[in-house]
Amino acid sequence: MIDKSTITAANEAAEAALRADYDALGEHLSRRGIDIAAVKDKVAAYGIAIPSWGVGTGGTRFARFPGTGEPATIFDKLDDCGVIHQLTGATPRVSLHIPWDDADPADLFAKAEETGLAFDAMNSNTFQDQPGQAHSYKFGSLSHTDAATRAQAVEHNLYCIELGRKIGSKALTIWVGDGSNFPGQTSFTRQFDRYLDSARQIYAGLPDDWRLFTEHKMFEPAFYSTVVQDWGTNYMIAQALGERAFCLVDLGHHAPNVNIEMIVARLIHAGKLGGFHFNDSKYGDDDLDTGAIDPYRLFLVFNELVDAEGTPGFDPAHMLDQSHNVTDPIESLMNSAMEVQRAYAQALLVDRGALGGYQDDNDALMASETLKAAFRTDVTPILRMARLDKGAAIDPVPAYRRSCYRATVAEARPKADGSGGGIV
Ligand SMILES: [Mn+2]
Repeated sequence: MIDKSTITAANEAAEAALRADYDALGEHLSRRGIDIAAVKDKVAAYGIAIPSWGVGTGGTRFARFPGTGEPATIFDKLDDCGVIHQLTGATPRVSLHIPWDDADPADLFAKAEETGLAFDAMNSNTFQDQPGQAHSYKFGSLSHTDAATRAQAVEHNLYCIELGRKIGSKALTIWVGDGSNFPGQTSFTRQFDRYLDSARQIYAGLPDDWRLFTEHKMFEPAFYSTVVQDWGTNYMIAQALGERAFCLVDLGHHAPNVNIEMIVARLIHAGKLGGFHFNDSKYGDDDLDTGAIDPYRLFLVFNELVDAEGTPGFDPAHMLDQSHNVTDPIESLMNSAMEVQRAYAQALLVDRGALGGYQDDNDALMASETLKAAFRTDVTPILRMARLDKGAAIDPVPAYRRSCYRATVAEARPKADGSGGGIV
């Protein structure tokens, strides 16, 4: 963790300017009928999960260029996640990927306590083979043509649940690479039947107070078809499995220009929105930092979420899921968590009464301007004040750089191997 005095010194230097900015914004918002303290409290209470795999450099199918001081074990990863939460106060939970993060549950629990973190959804991995594994996932896992391979993949998911129970997790996210690379390679119908049959067996092993998440992805690692290719199939799965099965929306898993905020609204309407994997995308990737490309889209997603706040049973899980190739992952994850908070704060500023009126009057221009007025408001002082209040850093990235955390851990951690592709 970072020495508290580093954060305190940086905050003391920035506090007076922040208070002036916050008061000015408070006056401005008050003229719009908005209580800045109420917005700040909601932002302060907001938390997003960090994926354990996000703190390492990702890489592409071309190559991976590891940074210095990369985490080598899950315990290193939890240290890095602890630093992210210490500086931002916005990331209280970590999502584990098994078997990458497999360890003694007592040790995981102890490390989480030490770093001030809790565990979010468990993520299974049946998209790559592990040493000593009896059956290969080269041609699929839960939907494989071979029953023994499917059984092995189901068993792995049940193991993830078992480990998750011991460390306080309450959800399982199923990860598959199943699909096809050639037209005719697989029967869409029979493959989906096999997937559903396997998923039902996993669902049967789900504890009563757990949720099961499935995620749609139109391509990759399979490039012609994937077994859960879009939100329609994802919704069919959640419907088929039962009331504790929900759909995850990964912002990057859509074709360019798809209206993701509308998909979110539809899933909310159906009571099947399980949560999010936040990232950003320019073409068809799911790897760029959240808010880096299209912050307005992120805001529009949060506009739907704020609109649905208070709906009974509405409790989507929020997690970042992105791959860092050219930045320090800790800096990217801090920035991304803050971008998500920013979109949430902006969505809280939407004048919903006025918006509803413009919608009823078919005043398209003013309805759009009502959203834009919220989006254009610079909420930075609100986010900074929320961090100062909880002892986090007013400006996390400069404080992190001043701490020399990366250089310090690099002395203790083994140098990472840069060969081969990475997590894509
Ligand atoms: Mn994802």
